[in-house]
Amino acid sequence: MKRTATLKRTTKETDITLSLNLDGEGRYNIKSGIPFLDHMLTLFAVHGAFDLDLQARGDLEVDDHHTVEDIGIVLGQAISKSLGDRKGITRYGEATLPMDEALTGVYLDLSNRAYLRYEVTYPNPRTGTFDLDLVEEFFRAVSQNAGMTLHIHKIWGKNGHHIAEAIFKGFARALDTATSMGKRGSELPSSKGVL
Ligand SMILES: [Mn+2]
Repeated sequence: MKRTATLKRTTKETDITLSLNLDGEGRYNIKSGIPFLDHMLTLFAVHGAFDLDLQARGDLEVDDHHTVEDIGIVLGQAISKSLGDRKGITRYGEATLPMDEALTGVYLDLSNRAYLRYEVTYPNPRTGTFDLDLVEEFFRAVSQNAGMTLHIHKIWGKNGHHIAEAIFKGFARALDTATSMGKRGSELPSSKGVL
């Protein structure tokens, strides 16, 4: 069974088409309109070995906020949809990830419950023209729409680009583990019998 999803979401602020393959090879075609976000989502695809196709048009004349948040919404929905009934998945994943001086920890549970704890500070509010506050907005949208408990911590870091990069790579690695098919056949990894 293919674990893929293709979604289209159109509002007055953004127009997004996204295809995700959880069992991909790290192939990507990403055009968000925001070069820094393209860079981060490329890292996500490559380091998670996901295939990701994203075409987005947003109201960037306002700022990047709506576009970043709405891409997070659609990516979260695509993760949830491609997981189907979540039977047999490993469920948990984590990654401690260095990027030069930056070190971050990402821990997640595909619990079908949304929760974000984001403990990250940046020495500067921007990298280039990108507002680093939007990284939190992105992951809040992902966690809410994927049904994912998500903890993101900065352990150390001085460079905003490196910190964000370590987070996106760590998220990819953790999600790759959590979505992988575990050793439990088609069982649901829950003592409650429901996720
Ligand atoms: Mn980089």
